[in-house]
Amino acid sequence: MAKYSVKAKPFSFDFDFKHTALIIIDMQRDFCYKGGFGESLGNDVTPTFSIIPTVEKILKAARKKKMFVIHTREGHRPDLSDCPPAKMARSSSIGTIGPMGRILVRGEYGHDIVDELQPIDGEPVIDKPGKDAFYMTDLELILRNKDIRNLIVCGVTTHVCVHTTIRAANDRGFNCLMIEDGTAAFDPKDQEAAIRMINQQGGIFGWTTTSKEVLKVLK
Ligand code: TIU
Repeated sequence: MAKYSVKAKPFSFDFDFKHTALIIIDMQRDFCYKGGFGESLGNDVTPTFSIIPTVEKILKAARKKKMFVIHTREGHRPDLSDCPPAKMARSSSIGTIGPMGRILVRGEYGHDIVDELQPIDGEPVIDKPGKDAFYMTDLELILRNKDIRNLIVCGVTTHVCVHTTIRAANDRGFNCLMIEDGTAAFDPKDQEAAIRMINQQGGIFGWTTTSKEVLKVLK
């Protein structure tokens, strides 16, 4: 089987397309646009909005290679019965009405994925109540059924849902390659630290690289 190699930190990431998926974490309007959940927490959404074209390039290249693509969205049922009171206590905008509908609520305009990255047929969308895409979802079942062993990871935010999901994937035995400029945190300090926390200690949680290096291999 063809083996591909991406220049990465702490060392090259080797994979084949059959056992590798692109996972795009929470590229929702709620995190990328003004008036959504991200901004309600006191953040400037410029960094999350800015990566949309980069993630789009990766997505298009992955589709061309027929790589398995999976999308996630953080959010809750309209009655908020799946939102832990402890989460609500520290994210009290959840369920309130904003310019894109009720914040972080499934079915609302703000909860959905940005236009440029909308899923197509054959690309599952994982709706998750938490930061970890494995928690209370069928993500692991889907990945095992497809015999996926490696995950190329994009999305937002790097230090929250991307990190939590990579840590959870790592414990389940998946090799994770995070695309540094295909992910974003609201604060560059968090972005820098989050990248270092993945690839330090010999790749304690996985690998990191740039979109340029991934696109070289996907083209
Ligand atoms: N607050 C923040 O940085 N992120 C989240 O709450 N969720 C995700 O990262 N998707």
